[in-house]
Amino acid sequence: GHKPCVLWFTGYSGSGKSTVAGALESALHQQGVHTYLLDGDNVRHGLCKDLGFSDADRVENIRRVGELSKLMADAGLVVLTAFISPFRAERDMVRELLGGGEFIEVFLDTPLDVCEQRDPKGLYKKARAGEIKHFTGIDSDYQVPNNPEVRLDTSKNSLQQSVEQLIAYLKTKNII
Ligand code: GGZ
Repeated sequence: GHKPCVLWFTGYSGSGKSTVAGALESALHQQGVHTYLLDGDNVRHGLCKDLGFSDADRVENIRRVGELSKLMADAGLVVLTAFISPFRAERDMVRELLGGGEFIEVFLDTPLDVCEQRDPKGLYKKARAGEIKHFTGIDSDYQVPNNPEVRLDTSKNSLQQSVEQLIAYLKTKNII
């Protein structure tokens, strides 16, 4: 069995949130854990399709994802979320909403210059050229978590190491 929780991945675009969350989800499936991964692909095209990337819209995006992950955790799932979630206040709001132990903040502490070098979708390049406004790390703020439950640096550790670190954390907390 397992306990429901929300693994809240936060970090820059290109920091590895979706990749690590996806690999962790596969590892959890192999152990029979029921999960759901929320990310831009399944949220920003539907529930949040009215929202862009202004500060106010990001705040609302995170508020909705927070409420949704609470419902999914209530349904018994291990929820993984992969959003930049740049502001401390909204991450802390979700932490309060979920209550003690259920909210696990996973900070992808990959340096910005590494994320920019990866640039898998060419978005940093466009942001530098002024073609995309309010891009996180370029002309929009990212507030580093003060006390994340888990910190990962994908420029120093392999994908497998990151997944093992998370699995070990979940085991120590008796979640899986
Ligand atoms: C940041 C942007 C922007 C701007 C489009 N700033 O690497 P990606 O492409 O796949 O992930 C980024 C994603 C960020 O959406 P989130 O919902 O995670 O953001 S937030 O939590 O701040 O609400 C990036 C793409 O959308 N993207 N424009 N201006 N990322």
